[in-house]
This record gives sequence, structure tokens and C-alpha cells, in this order.
Amino acid sequence: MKHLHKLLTALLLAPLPVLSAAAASNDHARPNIIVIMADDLGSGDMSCAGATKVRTPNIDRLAADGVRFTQGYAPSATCTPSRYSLLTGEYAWRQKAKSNSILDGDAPLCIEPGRFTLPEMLRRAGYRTGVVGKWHLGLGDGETKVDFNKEVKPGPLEVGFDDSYIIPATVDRVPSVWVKNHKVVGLDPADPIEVSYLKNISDEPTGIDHPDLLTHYGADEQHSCTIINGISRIGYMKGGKAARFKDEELATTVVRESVDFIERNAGKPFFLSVGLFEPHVPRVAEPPFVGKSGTGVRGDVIAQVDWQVGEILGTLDRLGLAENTIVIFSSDNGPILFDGYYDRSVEDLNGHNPTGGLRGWKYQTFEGGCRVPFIVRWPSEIKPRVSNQLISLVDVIATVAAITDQEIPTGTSPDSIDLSAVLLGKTLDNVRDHTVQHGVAGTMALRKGNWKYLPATAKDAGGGMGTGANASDERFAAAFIPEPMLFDLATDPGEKSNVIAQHPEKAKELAAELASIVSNGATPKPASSKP
Ligand code: NG6
Ligand code: CA
Repeated sequence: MKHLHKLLTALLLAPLPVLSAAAASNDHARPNIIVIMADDLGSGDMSCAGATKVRTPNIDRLAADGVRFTQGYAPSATCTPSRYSLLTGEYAWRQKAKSNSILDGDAPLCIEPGRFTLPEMLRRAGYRTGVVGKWHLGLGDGETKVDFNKEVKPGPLEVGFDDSYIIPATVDRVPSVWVKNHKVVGLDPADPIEVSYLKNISDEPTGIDHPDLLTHYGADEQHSCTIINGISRIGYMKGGKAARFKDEELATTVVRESVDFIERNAGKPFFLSVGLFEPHVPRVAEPPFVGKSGTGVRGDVIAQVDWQVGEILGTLDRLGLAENTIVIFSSDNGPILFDGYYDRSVEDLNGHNPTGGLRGWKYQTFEGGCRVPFIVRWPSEIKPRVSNQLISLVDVIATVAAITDQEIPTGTSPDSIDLSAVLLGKTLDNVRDHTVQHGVAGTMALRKGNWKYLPATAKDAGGGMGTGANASDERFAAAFIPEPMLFDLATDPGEKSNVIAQHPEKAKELAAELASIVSNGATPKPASSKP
């Protein structure tokens, strides 16, 4: 009794660390959610997936404490459509509009403002929502060209985010600036920004006329427009000199802004979407990573990806938030080595295999273009394991809706399947039995079970590679499927032998199923999936 009394007194007199951020966020129906999306990271680019030449200790730790999906997919083999699918729960190829291809840095927003999106759903559920890093979903309404000197909108804030600190497109595309909420960061009004993808509106040197000014490496024609920070880009930019980012500070900025968002919102449920810039081109490692990987600059920036993941995980640990935070780590499309800059990524590879032996690369509907890292950690609810369940980034919205008990309005997020039961270990069944893959030149494919069907690409198919890309480009050509193909991934994971002649009925069945998924406007839902 005496002891109990003493204990009670001690508890009452104790300061109140118990009412910390961790206690406030112990509501398991409203876990914090962080999606970390690498850019062009391959499923073979992580040591937890068997890579021996690159090391990713922080990602490995995430995987060891969560579910690592070996059959995780990006809905498209390029950035804009994949990210569109993540936020909306709809395959981007359903839209004839721009979400279907790689956007320029001055392209309008490809998600209609006010539309039901992952951040919008969570905002309505009382979450504070933020986005940091790569955006690449367009800015502005498209009626007038977006003016980077004024309020830059609509953008992330109009599709569900409360806070936004982003770079408009890719780091190889102008404008090379950060945008915080509606404003370009550090812009001097006396030096206004002008951007064009059509003609050279700048009096600044380009990679073509001044290769001597390039500080890192040369580039192909598409990437040889205005030189910014010693690197030539896609597109022309004038002005905004004080606002231009430094390539060697991108990762540090992503970490700083992500940590700041988490710290500011530690006491309430939050959703943070982090778009890392690596290992997309132009690859520039920050000083601590330069030359450290032994696999060239691409390996160095993969180490930088891993460092950023580690800093975010460390912040969750420090604030006592790790237990009740869902962390999803993935990539917007498969890997690629040469992608416009002569950065020696091919020469310095040192035996590393970014796709882990899959066929093809980014842009393509072969597995190498669409299979991506896919790890989900939620220590308080998810038992660590490796799963072979098919899962796609398009499933995040339905899965998160189920976890947070939110309704998806009928007719929205038509391709998203709720995989929460798989995550929570309630079923190990095959909840999603197929996934549609999509690449440049309008290429599509259907994976069903272990069968993979790729219809032939229309001969005159074009598009999807972005302004300035050369139609005879080898990366574009490699995406074309000259004749229909069928692979049995169970025996042939590398898609080496086309067995369509041996299994014509199977090919027919999959062709019909793909056609019906396209024409029905939605993915058929398994009985166990809610929306
Ligand atoms: C392409 C660029 C490529 C990259 C890509 C976008 C070529 C010839 N050029 O147009 O360098 O910027 O767009 O990548 O391929 S993504 O990951 O954002 O989709
Ligand atoms: Ca990408």
C-alpha cells in the first residue's frame, strides 16, 4: 500500500513526458502516414533485395521491420502517370490528358482541383498533409501559362495538401527552383523568371553552344538547353538567379523540410509525401557521398537515397512516433542507366544490376520498367515479412482508406484495391491477382498470376517521352513491342522466352481481360476488397 502510494505520488509529481507527441498519436485508426518515393530506383537497387554492390542499410532496416513486397508495381514506367495514380487511385492511361505522359516544367496541373485524392481524403479525416520534393504533376490552370513570378497555382494545395515545398517537374527540367506553397523560394522580383520549352528565350549559355561551361558532364541534345549550376537542362530558363537550386543541396533540403514538417505536426495525425530526386538524372551526389559507393555516381546517389530514408526514420524514433507511423517506401518507375547525361553510369556499374535481372528498363512495360521497391512498415500493427502478393502504387489510396476508416466516393479511385488485410497479416491470400502495366508509346501489358501478356505496339504509336525527346531515341524504340508476347514469370522471370505459340488460348484470355479493364473504366474488385 505504502509502495503504491509512493508510486502514485511519484507519477503525479512527475513532469508530463507521457503526454508527448507519441501519446497523442497513439490512435491506431489514425496512424501517421509517410510515403517516400524514390525516382527511378530499381527493385534490384537495395541490399535487402539481394544487391551486393550497393548498400542500403536504412532501407534494409525498414524492410526488416515491415513487409517487403517482391511483386510491387509502379502503375506506369514513367513519373507523371505513376504519381497521378498514387494520388488518385486511377490508372493515368484512362485519361487522354497530360497525366498520361511526362510533363514539362511549365505544364498545367494534371489533377483537377477539388478532386478526391489521397491527401484530400486524409485532410478530411483530420490529418495535416504535406508534400516535399519532386512534384511533376503540373502547376497552373492551363488557361494561361503558369507565371512563376506570381502565385503559382493551382498546385499541391488545391489537390489536398496543406503544406508544399516542391520542385515543379524533374531536376533535369526548368524551372530549377523550389516552390513553397504558392511562391518560388528566394525569388528576387527584380529578376523575374521566364520559361519556355519551345524556343530559347534566354540569353544564358546552353549546353550546345557552351559545353566548356558544363561542370559535371555533357548531355544529349534534349538535355542541352539552358545551363544552370553547371548542368544543361531540358528547356530554357531566364532570370530567377537567386532562386535557383543547387543540385548538391537537393537531398539536404528534402531532409530539412521533411523533418520540419514532422516536427511541426508531431502532435496530430499527419500525412507526408516525400518525393526524392535520386537516382534520376542529373545525378550529383552531395559531398559526403561523392565517389563512396564503388558503383559510380548512380551508386553514390543511391547511398544518398538511403541516407534520406535514414534521416526520416531517425526523426520518427527521436520523436517517439515510429510505432504508429506507416512508412511506405517505393519508386515511381523502374531504373535506367543512361538517361540523357554522359555521367558514366554504365561504365562505372562494377557489376551491379539495378533491375535484379528483370528484362527492360524505365519507359518499358517489361518487368524492369514497372517492378519497383515496395516496403510498408507500421511497427504497432504489421508483422515483418516478405510478401509475394501483387501490389501497385494505385492501391495505396484504397488501402489507406480502409486503415483510416474513410469512404471512397463511388466512381472515384476506380483502380485501387484495398490490400489492408494483406498488410495486417489477416489474409495471405491472393487479393490482387493482376496488374496493368503501362509505358511510353502507349504500351500496355497485363500481368495475371504468373502470366504476362504484352500486346503489339501500334506502328505509328508516339508520345510519352516529353518535349524535346527524339522519336528515334533508343530508349523509346526499346519500349515498342513488335509482336504480341506471353511469358510465364514462374519459370521465366526475365521474360526471355515468348511462349505465345505454345499457349495461344492463354494469350487470348489475357488480351480480352486487358481490353475489358480498359473499356470498363475500372479494375474488377476482389470480393474481399471494400471500395
Ligand atoms: C524524358 C527524358 C529523361 C527524363 C524523363 C522523365 C529522355 C530522352 N529524356 O523525356 O531524361 O527526364 O523524361 O523521367 O528520355 S521521369 O522519371 O520523371 O518520368
Ligand atoms: Ca521516375
